[in-house]
Amino acid sequence: MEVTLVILKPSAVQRKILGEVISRFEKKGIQIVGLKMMQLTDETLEEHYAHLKDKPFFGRIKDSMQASPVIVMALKGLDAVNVVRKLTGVTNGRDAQPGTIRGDYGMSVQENIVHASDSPETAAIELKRFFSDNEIFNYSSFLLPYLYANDEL
Ligand code: FUP
Repeated sequence: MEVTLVILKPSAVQRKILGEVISRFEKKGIQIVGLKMMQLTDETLEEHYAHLKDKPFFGRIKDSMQASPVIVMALKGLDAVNVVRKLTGVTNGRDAQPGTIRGDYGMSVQENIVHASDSPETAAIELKRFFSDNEIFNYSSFLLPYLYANDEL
């Protein structure tokens, strides 16, 4: 099983769609193994978006991500990174497929509701960035036999 990181951005918090977005992951069969609200610091964002630090719009990314607290979640499942990215949709909400979170809830590149880790390697780094070990839980999911076949696990 993989664990991946999702951030519900200020656009999700302010628009009061946290429950709906979280519900999509739950209904898919993803297990929530960590969840908390936090205010992101400059330092965390400079690390998290290091690949965009030299872009002219980096200041706007920081302002947007600090506009309110965010919710960070650790989500677990078979191929969770890929499954969650598919549920999320492409970065630009205007291009994202209907049926995806960004496709259904967003009109923007920046105000695009969620961040999701883009590879298992990135997920491992990002989970450590936002959670300490004791904030990620290992608990039985009684639905497992109905979510997966024996030979998938
Ligand atoms: P994603 O992995 O889909 O979150 O996309 P990126 O890591 O490429 O982008 C992170 C954030 O930077 C996006 F949420 C929005 C912002 N961004 C822009 O505003 N313009 C760009 O051209 C690329 C990213």
